[in-house]
Amino acid sequence: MQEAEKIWMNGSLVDWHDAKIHVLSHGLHYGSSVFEGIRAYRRADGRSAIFRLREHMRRLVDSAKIHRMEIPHSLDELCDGVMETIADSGLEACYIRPLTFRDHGPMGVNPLNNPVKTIIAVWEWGQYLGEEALESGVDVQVASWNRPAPNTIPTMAKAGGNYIGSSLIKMDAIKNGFVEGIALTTSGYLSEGSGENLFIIRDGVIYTPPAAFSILPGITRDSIITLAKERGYEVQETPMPREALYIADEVFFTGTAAEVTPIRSVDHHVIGEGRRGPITTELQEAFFDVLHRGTDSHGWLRFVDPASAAPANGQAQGTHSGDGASVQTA
Ligand code: PPE
Repeated sequence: MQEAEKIWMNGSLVDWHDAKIHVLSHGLHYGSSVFEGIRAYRRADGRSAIFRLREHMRRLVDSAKIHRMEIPHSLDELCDGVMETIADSGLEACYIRPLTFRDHGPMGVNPLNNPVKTIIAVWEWGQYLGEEALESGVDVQVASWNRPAPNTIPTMAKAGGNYIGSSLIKMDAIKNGFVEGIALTTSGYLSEGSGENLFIIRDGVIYTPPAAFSILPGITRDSIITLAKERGYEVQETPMPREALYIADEVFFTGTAAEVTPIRSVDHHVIGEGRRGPITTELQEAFFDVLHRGTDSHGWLRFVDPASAAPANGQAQGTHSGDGASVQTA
């Protein structure tokens, strides 16, 4: 993993190795953190662009709100922090990890008096589910661990503590020789992977579990629904039983890290022809076209200008004009 030299910490860039916290931090003991995962791509024309930056940072703010954390930075400041961190890193394509957490303060479960801190780190991250995954598809299992029940741990918040469950799903899958697990709700309906949303295709119709089915409502999921509808596909957000997987024509995952990853088998049932299906291929191409070549008709891209790297005082230069806008330096 190629690391950047600096990490944004509470408003300014610090050396990667100095970005440390105390072992008594609330977030470490009680999982009280919220985070995001975002990707920046190097496009065919050589420019770098961040995919749906503002939507991701808005979800960070929403996740924090659900957990009663007050982030002492505005949404614009957080977006600027990402721009500054990437520009400083010199990376053309990277994974971006903003994290807000409850720091060291009074001990005990009550988090209300612990300071809330935010960091933004970037690094190079390759294909999440293996080298060949995007093309050949992955073998997965239905997980023995469920997603959290409604009104237990809120799944609309992307909180650190939620991922203790995701890790169980992932470890179980790996120990059983699979790449990933698909978890069910506590009622036994399809939900999502440990870090991806789930799509099923049958007879040309695209299905995905609804937001109320213990999923994280993914930004890639939303993008794929948009791209599919634009191409004339019917998309249904609908509850589905486990066995809908086994008789599907195509199944795929979406996520920032996983992008659009075809699933070629579930619990050793071969899906369709056992390789990436035609609609998955079409949607994957449409998605990568937006990232690498497209005209950005949805306003999903924010272009990174290396010249917008922050000067030594940590203040970002340049101006930007909101959603999907490119950065113009003065
Ligand atoms: N569900 C879960 C549980 C989840 O963690 C993710 C993202 C998604 C769905 C897809 O959401 P979106 O990225 O907005 O399309 N998982 C992140 C974590 C990866 C990691 O291992 O860390 C990601 O893809 O960045």
